[in-house]
Amino acid sequence: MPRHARYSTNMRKALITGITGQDGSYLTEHLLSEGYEVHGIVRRASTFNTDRIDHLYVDPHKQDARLLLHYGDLTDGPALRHVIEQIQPDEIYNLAAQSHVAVSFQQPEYTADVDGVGALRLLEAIRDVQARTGREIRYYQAGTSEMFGAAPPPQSEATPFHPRSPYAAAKVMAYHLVRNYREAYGLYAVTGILFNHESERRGETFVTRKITRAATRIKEGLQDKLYLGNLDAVRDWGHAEDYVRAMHLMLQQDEPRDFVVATGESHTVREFLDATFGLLDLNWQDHVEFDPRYLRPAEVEHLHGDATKAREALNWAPRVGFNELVSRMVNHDLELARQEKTLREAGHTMTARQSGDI
Ligand code: NAP
Ligand code: G4F
Repeated sequence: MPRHARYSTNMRKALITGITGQDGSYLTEHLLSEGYEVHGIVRRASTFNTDRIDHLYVDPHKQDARLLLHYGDLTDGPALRHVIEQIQPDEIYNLAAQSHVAVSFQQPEYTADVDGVGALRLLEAIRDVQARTGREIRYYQAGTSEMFGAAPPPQSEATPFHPRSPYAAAKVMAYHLVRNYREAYGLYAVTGILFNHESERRGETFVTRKITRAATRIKEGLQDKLYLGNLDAVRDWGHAEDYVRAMHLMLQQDEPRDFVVATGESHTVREFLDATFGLLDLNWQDHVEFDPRYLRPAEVEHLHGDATKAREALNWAPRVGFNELVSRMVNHDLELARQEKTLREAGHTMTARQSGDI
């Protein structure tokens, strides 16, 4: 029997860090649909930060609640350890991160602490709890195509890393720690090297959502201009729903291995503008202006993934292509813009924040 063969249990337990983020919400839906009990780590904030998972939440006093939340933070090792001890999950998905590349230049030390050392805190806790209980805890690390940075496309598992931001450097650190804990201690720990994935739930300061939010608000007469930086950057954009299926598959293999997850189709930011404004019968050249504030000290020019290994070993393939991704985001944001317009016309003073100020 392979070293990491799974034993069958009734209800598997997963712990997700970053459950309130884009991927956390889709992964929670996926794992609940697979019959898991899902635990999530949430940061304490002065306002509610669980919008993306509110539709999944069931009063924990009810017998059938399978989504349970715990306070914690990737910078707080003892709290993470306590939650892992308490839950004793079968699988941990570490999705928590300061995930914005441009912000990582403004907060490099914090980004390194959360995105790099945060992974180490989890690995150390897993090592201890697993040694004491004798029960395997499988670990998924949210790696990123940003780790390839300046390496020429197409990028695969064999491509050397050349990080171009504090964010990417911190993720490379986490990648090497995962590999080291796998080799040194035999942990079932893997990194998914995921290329950009977007959705209707994407944070509004990432370029795709910034564009779909602005274009739909322009269509409804709620704003006129959209300020952007480098339009020549090339990205391999997929839909987050597809990518969380790959995360789960990576933890179901007989042996722990790292995988690139990508669509294999790339577009420039300019092409994303064409597709979005085109769906709305608008001309983006009439509305988009350049703002150097959105340029980065070092840019990643061209990401284009080769996910052959994931297609062959995980039998994974994306279901949502570029055009469907854009139209889903546009339709969703058009509805939001229409709601906002209706509220405005009814005299409500509440105005949506101009999206995308980073
Ligand atoms: P996201 O929407 O920005 O979500 C990040 C999550 O991390 C949020 O739940 C956030 O909590 C949480 N978080 C941030 N700092 C934390 C801290 N100090 N302690 C605990 N939780 C913290 O990111 P995403 O797009 O879902 O991405 C998920 C993961 O995949 C990230 O690690 C990201 O770096 C990586 N990744 C993303 C992509 C992509 O294209 N989306 C591609 C490759 C890799 P709040 O809600 O409270 O802010
Ligand atoms: O949407 P972005 O901010 O995503 P970026 O930097 O590629 O990072 C995302 O994908 C990574 C995977 O490769 C993740 F690891 C990471 O967590 C995050 O999810 O920017 C995409 C491109 C960049 O080249 C940027 O310079 O769009 C360019 N861009 C042009 N104007 C802009 C803007 N990006 C943002 N955020 N805002 C702009 O105004």
